[in-house]
Amino acid sequence: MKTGRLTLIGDAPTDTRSEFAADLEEGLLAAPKRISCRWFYDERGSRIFEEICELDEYYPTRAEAEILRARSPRIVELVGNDVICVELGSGHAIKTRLLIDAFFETAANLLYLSVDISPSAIQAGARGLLEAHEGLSVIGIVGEYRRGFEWMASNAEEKKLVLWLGSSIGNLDRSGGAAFLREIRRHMTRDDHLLMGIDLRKDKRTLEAAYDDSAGVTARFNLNVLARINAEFGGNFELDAFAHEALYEDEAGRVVINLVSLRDQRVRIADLDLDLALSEGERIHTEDSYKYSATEIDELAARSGFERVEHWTDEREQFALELFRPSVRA
Ligand code: AVI
Repeated sequence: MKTGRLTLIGDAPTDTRSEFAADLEEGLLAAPKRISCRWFYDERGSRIFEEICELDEYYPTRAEAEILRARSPRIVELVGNDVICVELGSGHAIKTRLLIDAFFETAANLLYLSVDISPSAIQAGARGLLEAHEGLSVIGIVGEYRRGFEWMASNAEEKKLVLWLGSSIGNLDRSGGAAFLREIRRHMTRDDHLLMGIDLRKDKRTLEAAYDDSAGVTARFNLNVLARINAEFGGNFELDAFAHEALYEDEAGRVVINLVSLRDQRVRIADLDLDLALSEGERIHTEDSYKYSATEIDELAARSGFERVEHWTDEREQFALELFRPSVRA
């Protein structure tokens, strides 16, 4: 691996530990109890998420890849081949490869900035990309999205294509999603573009199968957050005393994901000096995954200061890829 073209910039893990602790203290003492899905992604959680992306039932990854495969040349034509690609939450950058390959059809050089909380995912993704393209340089930023925004702010004069793939917006509620897009918008100039994947509303059966797969991978992903609390904060959650649950609420357009206590039980989290009582059937809410209609995507863009350049769906119309640019009025 040509490490010369990969620069890895680290984050301070202590920042996130204290945020995790504060979040647990607040969420586990609330009614109903909750743990933010932000904490799913330790090294093990990130690995299980990669497994989810390979599942037959979890269509979003394949649908988004299908669109990227078909449309990347058009995307490069629209944004130009002289941009810096900044990817928020890149993971192993498997789908990004489709776009980067298209850039190299006409460009000799490209800078790709990969922001992710998993250093091993950044390194694994960069390795494949660097081997494929001599002219590629990768900056890996290990940390939360805000680290990527800081980089964007200090490189405002560069023309950028911001990538926010995988329908990550779905894990924010609708106003949180619009607020986050406004935050991205704040760090962009009029010449920049945003390429965003959004999962579309669809039937309950498909959605519940995608979030409660038959091999139990998503259940493992959900339960892993309890294992993480045990390991990092001296908790004594018994993982087999909880069940994974994923229910689609059609009106709200979201899959609601919980951990359900299978019996009356007590849990102690020693490092936080937190004692919890859970009754049988009590839920800990861990994640929502919002789905969007075409109208909701239009509203989202308008609320957050973007206008659509073009958009595409996969053949089965399960998933949308949106190319936005900052609107003149914003
Ligand atoms: C990362 N995010 C967009 C995934 C989703 O589809 O909401 C997380 C996930 N949770 C369970 N399965 C996948």
